[in-house]
Amino acid sequence: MGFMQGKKVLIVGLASNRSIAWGIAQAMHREGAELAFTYQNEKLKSRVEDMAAKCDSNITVELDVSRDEQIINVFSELGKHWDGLDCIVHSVAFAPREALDGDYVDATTRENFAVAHDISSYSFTALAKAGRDMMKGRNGALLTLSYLGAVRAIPNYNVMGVAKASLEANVRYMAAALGPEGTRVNAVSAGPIKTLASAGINNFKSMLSKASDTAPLRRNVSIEEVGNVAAFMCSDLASGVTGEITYVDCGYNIAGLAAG
Ligand code: NAD
Ligand code: 0WE
Repeated sequence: MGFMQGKKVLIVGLASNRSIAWGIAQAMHREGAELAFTYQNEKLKSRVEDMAAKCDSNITVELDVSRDEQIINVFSELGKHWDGLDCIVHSVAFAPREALDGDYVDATTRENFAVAHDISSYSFTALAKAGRDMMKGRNGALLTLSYLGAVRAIPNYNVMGVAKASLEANVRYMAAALGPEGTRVNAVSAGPIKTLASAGINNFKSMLSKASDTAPLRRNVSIEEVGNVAAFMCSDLASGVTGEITYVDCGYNIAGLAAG
């Protein structure tokens, strides 16, 4: 029997078969979870439906996390299929493209700062708020994805790093608020991976090779490896863990200097 047998899970942030959310969905499906998916817009609908089918799921709902009415709608749709919900996976981040290039102070505006924090951090709280009643008293778990730029100043990551710092604090405040009703809240901080969200980033390839040169395991992490840890964190095997940021980065964050 899989370690997520019988768990009902909502996955937000699937866009392609390179998405971290896809690594998570596959691991959870393998371990016996029942899955539902959201897609950001009409353009992604059929792709997400096809990937859902591969996980034996026919529950897909449109969700742009900047829209409160769509957030409410997701849980009323889920309520038509399920009588409760055990997990929400939040694998969403966005900052306007021009914010992720060059000098942080020059590139950051009131507007792109607000958008980055709304989509990449507040949306996690918003999902917890709307899903709260369905998750209450079931040993539920919320999981989000962070990046080292939350705690180190990483070139070009800029306002996304500030938004990830907010997201990590959000994990702690949400864990404190939801713990008394049995819901755990955690993050996985993944090493760099080539996905749609990293595809357009300047010099992403050279970042990947620098990361693998420095990481103790001398390679980059895969979506499958992130997926396995995410599934564990959402399962009852991690029942004593909440408010935690777990690094899945081949050890990069603990290294002091690239090996010679
Ligand atoms: P991805 O492009 O596959 O996923 C990002 C998702 O965010 C997409 O599904 C997109 O539809 C969704 N999204 C963006 N704006 C949205 C909105 N307004 N409403 C709803 N959905 C929206 O890329 P990914 O790399 O799998 O990113 C997933 C998460 O992993 C992000 O939080 C990212 O910061 C984090 N992460 C990525 C890396 C990496 O190197 N790829 C490393 C660490 C953490
Ligand atoms: O969180 C991310 C990327 C998130 C992201 C990506 C984009 C690209 C397209 C957010 N917003 C946008 N907006 C767009 O218009 N990562 C952890 C991947 C990533 O992005 C970087 C990185 C890494 C790693 C940007 C600069 C430096 C490193």
